[in-house]
Amino acid sequence: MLTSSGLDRILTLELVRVSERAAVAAARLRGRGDEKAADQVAVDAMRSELNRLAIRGTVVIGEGERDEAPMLYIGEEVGAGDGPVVDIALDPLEGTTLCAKNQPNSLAVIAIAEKGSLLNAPDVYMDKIAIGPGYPEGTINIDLSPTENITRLAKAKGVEIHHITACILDRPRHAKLIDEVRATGAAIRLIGDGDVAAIIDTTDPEATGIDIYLGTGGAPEGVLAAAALRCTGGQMQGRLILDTPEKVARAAKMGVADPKAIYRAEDLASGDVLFAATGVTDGNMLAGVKFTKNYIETHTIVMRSSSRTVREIIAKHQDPDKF
Ligand code: VTB
Repeated sequence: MLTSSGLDRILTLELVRVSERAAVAAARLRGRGDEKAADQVAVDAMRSELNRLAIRGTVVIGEGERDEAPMLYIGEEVGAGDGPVVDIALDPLEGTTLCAKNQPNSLAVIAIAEKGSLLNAPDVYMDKIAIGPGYPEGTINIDLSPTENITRLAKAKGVEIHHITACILDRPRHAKLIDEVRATGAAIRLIGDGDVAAIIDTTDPEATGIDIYLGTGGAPEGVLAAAALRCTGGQMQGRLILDTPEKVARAAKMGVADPKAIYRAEDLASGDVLFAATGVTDGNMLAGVKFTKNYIETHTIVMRSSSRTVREIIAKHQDPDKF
């Protein structure tokens, strides 16, 4: 360990290779209309690179339960078997449909955290709300209406409501939410998939044009997005949607005692967290993988919660055979 507390700083840079490799593998299958194949190659690539890292890791947010995911399943032990004991949240291809259709914002994502510091979220929906850094604590509150949250955000930002853009997943379940947000005068960016990227986008509204994320998406993706926000600053709240006794029981088995609990980013991902994402397709923040005649170029964001350093790494891989 190089630091007196928390995770080894070197790991931050090592993590880049893991998301880079998954992104390159998936990018080879961009636009082929085959979600499964793109996901599978990303999983294989991420797993083999992860197993070279000097960690003793356990996947807590992964591809699914052991019986439904042959690799990177929840509970799988990964890493080279020496080094710190850590928990891992990953999504080798976040936005499989975006990749299959060659649309913006698919990513390879991984977060590493001190053992026990990530919410072991079941694969259910989570109601989410997120904004970037620089606003007073409590500017958003998941118990308030979308109208109130948007009004408070506009006030905190010092702009008219029509200068606020909300990002929402384009789903029938969001019809009411979309109507209400439009009625406030705010603009909406509707996305087909990829709410991890959407939440990260709120951290830099000047670059991405997105001020706030609202709506329900996957709970595992919520933990990944929270890990990123812990590193960049910003506020997020999430609540699991446990609308059947079966889901309540499944969540309880994973350690969720209060099915109605509201989790802040700090609760979803506490302790020291490292986060890396590499663009697969071009996105608002990250460029997608580029295949040129002589090299493969990747664009990765990598960050660490304890120092809040955010690095962007553009890598030229001159040895394509490695991928
Ligand atoms: C989100 C998003 C994912 O699923 O969590 C979303 O991050 C929500 O689920 O990229 P539904 O598709 O069931 O609405 C994805 O869009 C796909 O995994």
